[in-house]
Amino acid sequence: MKLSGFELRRVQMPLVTPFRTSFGIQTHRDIPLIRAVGEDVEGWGECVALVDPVYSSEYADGVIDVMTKFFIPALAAGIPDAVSVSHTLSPFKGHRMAKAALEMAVLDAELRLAARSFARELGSIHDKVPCGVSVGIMDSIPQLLDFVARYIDEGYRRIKIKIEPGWDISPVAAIRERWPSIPLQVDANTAYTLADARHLAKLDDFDLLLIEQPLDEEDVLGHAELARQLHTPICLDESIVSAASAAAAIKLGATSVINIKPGRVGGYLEARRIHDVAQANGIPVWCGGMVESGLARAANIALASLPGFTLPGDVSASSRFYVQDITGPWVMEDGYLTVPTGPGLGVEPIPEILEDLTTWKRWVPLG
Ligand code: OSB
Ligand code: MG
Repeated sequence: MKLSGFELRRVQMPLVTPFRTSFGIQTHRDIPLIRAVGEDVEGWGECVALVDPVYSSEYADGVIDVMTKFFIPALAAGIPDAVSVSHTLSPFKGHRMAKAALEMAVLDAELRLAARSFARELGSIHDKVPCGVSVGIMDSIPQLLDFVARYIDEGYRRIKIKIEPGWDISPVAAIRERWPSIPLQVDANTAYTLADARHLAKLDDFDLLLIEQPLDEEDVLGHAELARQLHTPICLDESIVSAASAAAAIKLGATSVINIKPGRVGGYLEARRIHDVAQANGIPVWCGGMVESGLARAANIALASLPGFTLPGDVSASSRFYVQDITGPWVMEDGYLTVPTGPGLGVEPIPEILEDLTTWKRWVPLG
């Protein structure tokens, strides 16, 4: 594929409500976007790194730096297709979110040229996907129940709440009391240690779908030990960074469900490999979220329509997070989002909204 360069930019998107997790409170998203530019085509990539390195080691300024200093110069040798991106960048360690965003931009360009959708490319089998919603840590239980009630009214088919020590058993008990059968799961974002096993076992009373990433990202063996002490299934998020690490975690018994986030694992192509590894091992997967804009949301919806995605993902309507989405809103119907079928992502930014939200922009030529 002939590309002349990449336009890097940052967009600042205010959130409709602050999103609190065990690693902090977000009031807006500051998202690095990449536009791959060719003679007769362009493609969009979105980087899921946060501003601070608190979910993973990557962070937005670092993403721009590593792309500009190392990744784009390396790609200047030629980009035959999207598959070649991760191969060309493989000498560089880590920085999977940055690599994923570049691959996404090139893949979007390639698919637009071929008039093929992300869904078709990845192996989609559904034309719509059920929506789950991730609910942040709240100031009080009544406030939590208000938010959950609103999301259930809107049609969300699965609730996930963020937990941390001091905000775990009682919020779960309160939701279960009011909604005895709503599909419910919790996400700890590494906030516990193995010493909390007996405390976490109290969650076994509430028929949860899973508990997500209770322990440190490097503590895969700890998760395997914890799995032996809980009935609630353990689902890894942060710990799974590749198909190889997924295979290892499955073999160790550290995870019986996997949250797949394309950014965390280096891109949509590796995400599909994890899906395949999980499926071969009988492990259900679901599509995680990083409070994406409508661009990566489109690609996540496509990914979530693969056969192994048998649980609702953190795939929500734009309105869950944003008043104004850069692509125009993804709107939920009866608890589902429709899988985009247009070329590439099937959506693109609305120019005026994009310019409005852009805080920084830079053209990086290839060669
Ligand atoms: O662990 O799933 C997570 C957001 C930022 C960082 C980590 C996580 C999340 C979410 C967002 O839970 C869910 C969504 O995008 O819908
Ligand atoms: Mg998570």
